[in-house]
Amino acid sequence: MNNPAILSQPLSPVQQPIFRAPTWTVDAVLELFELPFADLIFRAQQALREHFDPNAIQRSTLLSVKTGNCSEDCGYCSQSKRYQTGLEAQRLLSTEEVLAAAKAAKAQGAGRFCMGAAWRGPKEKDLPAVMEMVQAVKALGLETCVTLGILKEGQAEQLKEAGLDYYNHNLDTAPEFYGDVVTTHTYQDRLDTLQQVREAGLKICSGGIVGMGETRQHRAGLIAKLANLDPPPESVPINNLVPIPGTPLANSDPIDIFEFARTIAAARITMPSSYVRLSAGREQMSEADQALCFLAGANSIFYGDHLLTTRNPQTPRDNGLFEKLGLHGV
Ligand code: SAM
Ligand code: DTB
Ligand code: SF4
Repeated sequence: MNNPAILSQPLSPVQQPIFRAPTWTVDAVLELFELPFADLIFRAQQALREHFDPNAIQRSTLLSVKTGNCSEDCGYCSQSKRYQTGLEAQRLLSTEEVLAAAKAAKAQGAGRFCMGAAWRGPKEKDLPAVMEMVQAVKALGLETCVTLGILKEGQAEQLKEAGLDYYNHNLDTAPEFYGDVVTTHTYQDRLDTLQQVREAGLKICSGGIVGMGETRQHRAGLIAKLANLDPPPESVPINNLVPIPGTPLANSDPIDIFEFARTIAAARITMPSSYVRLSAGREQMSEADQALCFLAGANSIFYGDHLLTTRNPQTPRDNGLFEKLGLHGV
């Protein structure tokens, strides 16, 4: 016998007066994680179907516009200058190089083009070149996104004026675990940047990484933090750690696929009107694993052969998977 009661309550956010979005406690998110798997997937599908075509997938293509030699010590990252990862650093690309990649992404069907730079944050002298890239990509009719690190006052406004749609800046994990992964900047630095981005009228892309040795409580803590941003991020990338030899997290135990899917489902239920992106780590997943993540409510992917410095599934493979699952791009 199925039990409809368990599917509809009591796992709801604490209701606040109507002028505030609902608050998710870490415990309420943990309760979602602890549901029987089928009940969790059912809840996630309900949330997805209330807000989206469940077979439509948003596709963003990534390009690293400045690679490596980063001052920060993020323990997962191939681009920190503190770790011997064998990565070849590259200076800021020219607008022409970026434009060629954006045109190719558009021809493949991507709707958004995301440009990433391995900076703690952009220097004043860097910004005009990035603004030129944004303007040029926007003129192709693509949505634009950049991820440049911590912003100084006024920089988000400059990017907005250049035609930027989204700023990606991940919270990455729960506040209490962040210091185990990164020591060169703080969780509060990241929250401050998100606030500046929002105040400039940009849309927010913010999510995190799973599989860094965090606990389920930490995963629930990350989701609660994201869901309680007011409003929540329009785009929520959930990355499965890509272990990079030479980094402190190179030998992390891979996360169980059901726990990864649970994290996606928790994001879907707590942020029902956001795009939840099945992000880094797809190259290491089977097609069945990915299908599970779509069932759990993911409705966005990174599309194209490369992420920033690591590989992503080849486009024809993704197109084949879409065909098998009856998915279509938006
Ligand atoms: N430097 C900027 C910053 O830190 O915000 C932008 C680039 S940074 C590479 C963007 C995001 O990529 C990180 O916040 C993290 O979530 C994700 N990322 C980086 N390396 C990863 C890895 N090895 N596996 C999974 N996700 C990763
Ligand atoms: C996000 O959440 N994931 C992307 C994007 N935002 C910038 C980056 C994934 C990087 C994976 C490891 C690499 O290729 O270096
Ligand atoms: Fe630098 Fe960003 Fe990598 Fe951290 S995640 S080391 S800030 S490029």
